[in-house]
Amino acid sequence: MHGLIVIDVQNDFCPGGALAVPEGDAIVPLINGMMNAFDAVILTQDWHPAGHSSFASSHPGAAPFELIQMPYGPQVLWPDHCVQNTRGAKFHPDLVTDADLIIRKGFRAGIDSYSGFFENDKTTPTGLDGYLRNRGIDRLTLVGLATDFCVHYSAVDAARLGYDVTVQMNACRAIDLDGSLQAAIDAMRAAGVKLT
Ligand code: VGL
Ligand code: ZN
Repeated sequence: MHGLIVIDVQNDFCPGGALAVPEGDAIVPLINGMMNAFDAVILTQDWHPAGHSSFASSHPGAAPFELIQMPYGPQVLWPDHCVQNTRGAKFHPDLVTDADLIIRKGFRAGIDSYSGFFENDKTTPTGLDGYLRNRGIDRLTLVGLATDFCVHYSAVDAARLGYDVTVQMNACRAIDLDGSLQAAIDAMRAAGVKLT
């Protein structure tokens, strides 16, 4: 069984949003057109409380895109984005959202979650793995935003969990901070993720 995982196609990651990914909205028609070819479609939604610890505004003196050390490891600080129940956290208005499952992540104030599978401590599960296994889904295609953060971490975790994982790169867009896109490509390849 083959699942499509659509990562974080939300207003704040699209042009005009708080953490806009260049051309983030350009992938929406392509993703909508892919959905019918899969046994299941799962959407992830970045869903932070106001004052989340991944926001630079929560750390006096810090600026967005700085790296800090958190108890669970290094963490990039972001502009406030995808705050629960705001317009920025909603899916892009053209995205087809009648998916089998919508999984929210990043809702704990003290820990970020790039991956759809584990939070950034690499141990707290989101429950997505259990859902997919329970449904007999063993192959995954990942698309969405951003290639070098949430798509990257989700793909690597999925490969480590034993799924057959493909990232369809033309249906993804990257933030690309200091070479993060190339690093993500290298890490995904090393984990056995197929990039098409
Ligand atoms: C993401 C940074 C912070 C993403 C989410 O969806 O790639 N990036 N939160
Ligand atoms: Zn986030």
